[in-house]
Amino acid sequence: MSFSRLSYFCALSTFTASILLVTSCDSPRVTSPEAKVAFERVIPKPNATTSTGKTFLITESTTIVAASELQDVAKYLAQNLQHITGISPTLTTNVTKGAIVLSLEGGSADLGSEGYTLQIDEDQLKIVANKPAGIFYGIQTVRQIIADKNDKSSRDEWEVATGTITDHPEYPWRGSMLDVARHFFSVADVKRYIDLLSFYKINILHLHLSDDQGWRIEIKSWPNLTAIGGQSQVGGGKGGFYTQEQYKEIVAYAQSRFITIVPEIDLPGHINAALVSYPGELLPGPSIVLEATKPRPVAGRPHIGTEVGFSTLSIKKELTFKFVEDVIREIASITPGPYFHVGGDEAAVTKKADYITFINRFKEIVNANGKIMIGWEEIAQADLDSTSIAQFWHSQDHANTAAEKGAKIIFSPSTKAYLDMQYDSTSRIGLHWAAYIEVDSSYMWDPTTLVSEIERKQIMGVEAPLWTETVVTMDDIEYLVFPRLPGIAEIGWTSSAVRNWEDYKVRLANHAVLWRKMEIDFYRSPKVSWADSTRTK
Ligand code: TNX
Repeated sequence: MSFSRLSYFCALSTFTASILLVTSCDSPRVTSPEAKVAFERVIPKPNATTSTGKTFLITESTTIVAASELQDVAKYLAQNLQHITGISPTLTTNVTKGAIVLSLEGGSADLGSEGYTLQIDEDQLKIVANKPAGIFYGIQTVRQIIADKNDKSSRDEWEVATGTITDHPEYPWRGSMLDVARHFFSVADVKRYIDLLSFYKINILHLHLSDDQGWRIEIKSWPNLTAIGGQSQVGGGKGGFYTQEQYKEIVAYAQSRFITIVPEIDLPGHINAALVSYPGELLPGPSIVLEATKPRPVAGRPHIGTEVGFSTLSIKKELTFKFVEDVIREIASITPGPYFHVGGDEAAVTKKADYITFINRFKEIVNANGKIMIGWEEIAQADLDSTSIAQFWHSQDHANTAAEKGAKIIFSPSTKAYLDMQYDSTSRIGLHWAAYIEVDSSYMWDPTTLVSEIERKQIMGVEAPLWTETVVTMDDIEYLVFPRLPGIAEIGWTSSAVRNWEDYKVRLANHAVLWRKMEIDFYRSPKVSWADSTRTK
């Protein structure tokens, strides 16, 4: 029934004084308890939320109105509404009563390029932003605040509480890393991961594309990297790799979700998969001294254990830098984002002087290919400047040194943000070398106070890495990522002044019902009173 016909019908019922009919279509109506809970469960918490206590209804006659440059996000919204409600709104250009309006007109400058306002009254739901990214984040908020259909009702309408939300992120870098080297994950899995990240307004996906156990991206000028180095994984499974076409498909999918892909090739250590693929060209000579207990590179056979710190590129080999240049050039040319991650962690068998030479050369090569270099915190030992980014994971000394040299810092503290850490000693998968990290602990920290000497202006933001030594399936991914990732996303998006665990854990509890709908296999932490008592599984 269209809106005008509905009003006409209500007026007529009033006229006939049918009390029952009047109450059943008396619009506007007050916010239901379900719609209120949904309106208040937004994660990351918006900067400002005002409730006005009425209801906007999504019905069969709801339309989406969007300018031509917003057609892709409008279609994305329509698909999501279809998925959540079963109602499929049509896209139009005429604003009528009851419409959802997406607009790039009239947003305030404070919203920046990722902020948005969401204004909902009984007659309209409107998202305003300066850029499509802001509209996309407003849509994520809408996905979270649509009240879950009341099972007792047979109405084909979905409630949204009325009010206003004004919102923009604290940090430009809100990331997650997926290690596809220790265990390989398919393009479909990576796309699902991208969708899960975007629900929490995360805008960076760092792909750890190579390590001792596997090389996961086609390099046309060095085909054995994938023909040999891509054919195995931890435990000896079949591994895999992305062709350049598949990588481009991932990049494009991420772009459609306003996520930048950051490729990482882990140099100069964690390089066994390349060494065994090209032993003649790359394998260092006997000058590399390995502890007796460490594994040794074996030509033709990637490593299937989980030990680290036994492989290195050789500064003396004639082809080492040709290899690095070819790899960085090929990947940079199919990566639209501005970053290239060179790894740089745990290079235990690279001499310190060689390590510094390596990182300085990598920076030149990355820059020559038009990209900004990122490396794990150990790159602080090299000649960094304000054009480099160091990723803090473990050592405050390295993080401070990098900051003193002018580098920007991404915060991935292993004791808080590592998604591969077990929740507690009973967790079915995960490691615990850094800490056991329950959902409250992963939420209760802030980048501005963790490493006291680093100034706010040098902090890019936060990133939650998922290393996959023990992670084999998408269910494993979901079990470790949920419920911790939404909290890291909130640390990146929401000002610390308005964040606290007591408030957060109630919102988080109310996401369980959303995760069930999204078929997310999450860990039911005892720290949260999950609000999905009607769950079926
Ligand atoms: C340390 S963090 C690593 C990874 C492991 C991870 C396991 C970092 C830069 N290096 O190689 O996968 O621990 O938690």
